Amino acid sequence: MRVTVLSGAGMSAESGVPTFRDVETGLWAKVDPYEISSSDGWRRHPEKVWAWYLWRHYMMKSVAPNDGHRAVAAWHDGADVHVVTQNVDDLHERAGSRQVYHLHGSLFSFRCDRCGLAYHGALPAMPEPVDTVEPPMCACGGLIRPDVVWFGEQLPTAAWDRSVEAVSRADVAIVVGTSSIVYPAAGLPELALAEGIPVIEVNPEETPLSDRVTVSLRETSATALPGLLQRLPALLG
Ligand code: BV8
Ligand code: ZN
Repeated sequence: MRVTVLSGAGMSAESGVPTFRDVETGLWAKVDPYEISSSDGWRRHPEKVWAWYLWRHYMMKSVAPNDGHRAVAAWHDGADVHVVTQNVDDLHERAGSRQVYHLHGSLFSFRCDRCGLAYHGALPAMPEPVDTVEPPMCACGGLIRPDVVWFGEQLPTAAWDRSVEAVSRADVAIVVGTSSIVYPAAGLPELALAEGIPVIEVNPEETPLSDRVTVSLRETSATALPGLLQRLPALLG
């Protein structure tokens, strides 16, 4: 059986990683989302954007995968599992998932914003979040940026193509921990539904997708995912 997981920030919430839109703890609560996660925000305040991503990069060293990540990784034992994630963390991989496609890039790779050269240089330590850090400069005079996809930027073609294929050929799609408002990622569950593929949503809150999916479970990822495959026959009838 082919299972395609479509995960968002809620997947990492129970690892202690703040989500984007949960206002009291969300990453956006402290910053203007457009300013900090868009290419013109980068052009205007690279030192603010760089500090935010550096902090998120370092924060990943102090968190670990949760039962939800581990459940998805364990599904490899009986199913052909593909993970399409909007997350830029590496928790799916650290839990053991293999076929993981990052639609919005990664906190763990960096490049020059002018010549595109990959940057492998040292990163300044950041024990506590600070408001501004000057990004390193490339030999060509460009600034080093995180390899993430900002608003208004194209998604990586390979990740997108693999994700569309993983959704189109799935027997079931499991959408977990996403507010389903950021496109084109949010279009993937719609693609599955249009092709008659059952879609299960796992989210403690309602989302714009909730009344369109086959089943919407008001549960958290770490509680719902461990037993979910066994529940599929009953859930899908
Ligand atoms: C593109 C960077 C086209 C990485 C992010 C106007 C101007 C410009 C663009 C647009 C525009 N209008 C529309 C667009 C398109 C835009 C878009 O969709 N905007 C939205 C806001 C309407 N999309 C884009 O710009 C994309 N690019 O379209 O390019 C193009 C075409 C041609 C030429 C050039 C370009 C790029 C989109 C990517 C943006 N990058 N981040 C980073 O910093 O991480 S977006 C940001 O939101 C993150 O990447 C995140 O992945 C994404 C989605 O958020 P979620 O993962 O859903 O997280 P959220 O907090 O929202 O929700 C968490 C959910 O979990 C909640 O539902 C909560 O209930 C639940 N939850 C909480 N706890 C748990 C839980 N669930 C389970 N268990 C729990 N324990
Ligand atoms: Zn350069």
